[in-house]
Amino acid sequence: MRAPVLAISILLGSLALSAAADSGPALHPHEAVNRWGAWGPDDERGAANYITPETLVAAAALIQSGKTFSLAIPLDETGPVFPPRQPPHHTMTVTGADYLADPKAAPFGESPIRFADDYIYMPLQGSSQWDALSHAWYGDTLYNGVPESAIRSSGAGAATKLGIENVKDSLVGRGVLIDVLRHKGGSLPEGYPITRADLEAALAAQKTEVREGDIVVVRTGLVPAWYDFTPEQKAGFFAKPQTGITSDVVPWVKEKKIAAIAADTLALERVPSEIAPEMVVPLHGNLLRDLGVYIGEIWWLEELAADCAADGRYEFFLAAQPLNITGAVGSPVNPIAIK
Ligand code: UVW
Repeated sequence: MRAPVLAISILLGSLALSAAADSGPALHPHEAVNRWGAWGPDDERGAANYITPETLVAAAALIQSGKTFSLAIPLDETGPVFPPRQPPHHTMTVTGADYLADPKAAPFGESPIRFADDYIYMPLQGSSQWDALSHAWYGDTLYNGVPESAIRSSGAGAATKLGIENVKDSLVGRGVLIDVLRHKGGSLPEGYPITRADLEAALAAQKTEVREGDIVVVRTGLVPAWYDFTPEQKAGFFAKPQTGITSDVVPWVKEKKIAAIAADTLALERVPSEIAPEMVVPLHGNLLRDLGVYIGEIWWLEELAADCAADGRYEFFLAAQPLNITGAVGSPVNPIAIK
């Protein structure tokens, strides 16, 4: 992983310099895009509050054919991971070989039932994932004014506030696929910046509207492309621009009262950012910190997209609840779209 880390450092460093020289658009100021206090001063669920019993009952009516689609990549070492994170490492602790060697030395060796066991060591953002509201901030405060001192290395979980467990029973409901890739003819230029106009045009073409409490999923084709790369292309990937949403999508997300937004990309937003490349992923600040909107990344949308194109229905029930990990700032997820 050293080469990609180095490459992205060089890329971001040089872009930070060019940004400093350029007085282009800036991060949306907190005053312009925030909803702190909307659900009280102690709220830790953010835009998940838009998902209500009423929106869930309505979303259940979208289950019509019973077809299901997993929106997760395989959780193994082959998927893309944003540097300096490492890919998941899966290891076996008890296997058939242990019983072959010496059944009595294996766990419960006297038992006629034999066992295999395994562990996984991974960054919680190292596969198809959610970012918790505790994952990114700017200044010294997180969503709803939570001080950064609440994110600790030990104690009752690392994120003592805004951990992913706050939505262990949420991030399910109406899902909407916005197939930007298909709308743009099946390919996007490298690093294509996806604007609000792009999302609205794709939605209009799909005859789909976004509603309060929706989980919006944007298809770009970036994650599928990774799997077709040569080793050399993978090594150079992080030195190149990555397609993603641009800053004008942030007010749209606020206006539409979207609960969460996910994509088949590594960062959701365009990297490097057009507004503040030195912040690496500045829109994470607006979305997670200011608006309390959950961010999903590294999702797999291919089979779902094919089905949506076939039947013209881009809305579905989406069950994408995170793992109930105490104090985690993110969670792997295997989202299931049901049509
Ligand atoms: C990046 O770090 C780019 O994305 P995230 O932390 O949201 O996975």
